[in-house]
Amino acid sequence: MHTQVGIVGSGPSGLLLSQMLHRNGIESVILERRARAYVEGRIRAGVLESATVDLLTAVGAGERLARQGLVHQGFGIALNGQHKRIDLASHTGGRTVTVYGQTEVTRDLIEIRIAAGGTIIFEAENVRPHRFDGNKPVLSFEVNGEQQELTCDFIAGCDGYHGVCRASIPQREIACYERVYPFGWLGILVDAKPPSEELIYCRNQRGFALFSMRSKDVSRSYLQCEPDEDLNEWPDDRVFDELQRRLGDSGKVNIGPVIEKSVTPMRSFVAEPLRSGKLFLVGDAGHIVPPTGAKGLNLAASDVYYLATVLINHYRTGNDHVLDEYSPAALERVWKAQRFSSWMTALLHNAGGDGFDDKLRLAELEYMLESDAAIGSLAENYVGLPY
Ligand code: FAS
Ligand code: PHB
Repeated sequence: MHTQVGIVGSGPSGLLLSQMLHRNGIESVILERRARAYVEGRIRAGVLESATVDLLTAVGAGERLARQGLVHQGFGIALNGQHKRIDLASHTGGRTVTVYGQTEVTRDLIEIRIAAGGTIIFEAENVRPHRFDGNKPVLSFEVNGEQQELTCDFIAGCDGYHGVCRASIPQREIACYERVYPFGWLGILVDAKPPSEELIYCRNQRGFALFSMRSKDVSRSYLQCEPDEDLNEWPDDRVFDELQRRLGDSGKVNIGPVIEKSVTPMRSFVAEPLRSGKLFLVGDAGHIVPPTGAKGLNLAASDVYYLATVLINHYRTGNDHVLDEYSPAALERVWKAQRFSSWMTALLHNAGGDGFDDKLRLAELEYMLESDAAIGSLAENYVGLPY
């Protein structure tokens, strides 16, 4: 098989890249190791920056998003039970975020890729990138035990943090920056109304909690926990009780059937550069942010925008130098999102460090909630910095 861009991974990065390239006459093939149902069933991100909504709409994946997405003009911060609303629109010239689950984004993109005749090979096993330091990169893989090869002009590693593409780049070529946090998030998806129409981020002596949603009737909430928290010690009623304790008087947690419950460890990670020869790293394959700032999925979208832009330019002009622009452009926005996500995580979680640090964070949060200028800075980062 041959294509112009071989894509590893059919998460948001791989699917959005394939669709944006297709809209500009560039062929691609996606190799995904999991089954379609598994990919479409993963519960992950929930908040889209306005630029991500614009990009999905521009590539033809915005129809259901426009109908079912919940546009939010602001969110709440509860500090030990006191509630402050952060008005996003008034601090950013009317910009907003949209609540629309990553599972829905993935379903929409798979549907339109297949409808457009796109090739997504699910359950592709042992995918390996080869010869990306030369002019004829190859992806080897197996389907039903049969060895296959995909020759291409470029490879896009959209295979997430644990993928094979970053791991295939010689260590001497790549620098990795990482911070692992001493806590994780216990996430729960419940068939019950969220306590508020907008998101509420809670800082509480007992620990952080976040109240989000997937629709007006399905809530998505998180509790700060140990990074290796044992879910068996968290029966549903204990989760609901702890959520209510951390929410305090800022609302009432509604109880209902639990659809999904999981623990996510928390890290910040960046690989530099996001490229090795004809292999490019996109999204979680190149960087991970703590989910506090709701940036992971949105950084995948901005990486796709930058990479598709240089590939489209390359194929139109034959200019190879434009390809050098991808990594610096993507990394500049990645590091600004890392800064924001790391700051918001430190501000809202009990890191269990020495008392002095926690006191500083508390003072910073109290200052921020009283300062319109500080809230303005929070708002413009939360809706997303321009591409
Ligand atoms: P993904 O990991 O989504 O996709 C990679 C794809 O590559 C997967 O389908 C995988 O099966 C495939 N793959 C991996 N290895 C392969 C191989 N060797 N061969 C072939 N295919 C391979 N972000 C937010 O913005 N807000 C949130 O609230 C949020 N919550 C999260 C909660 C959890 C539990 C997790 C894990 C992440 C969360 N994120 C959140 C971040 C998350 O949404 C990612 O940023 C987003 O999925 C990035 O998309 P991709 O880069 O496509 O990577
Ligand atoms: C979610 O809805 O899953 C969500 C929202 C905001 C975050 C993290 C997760 O910061």
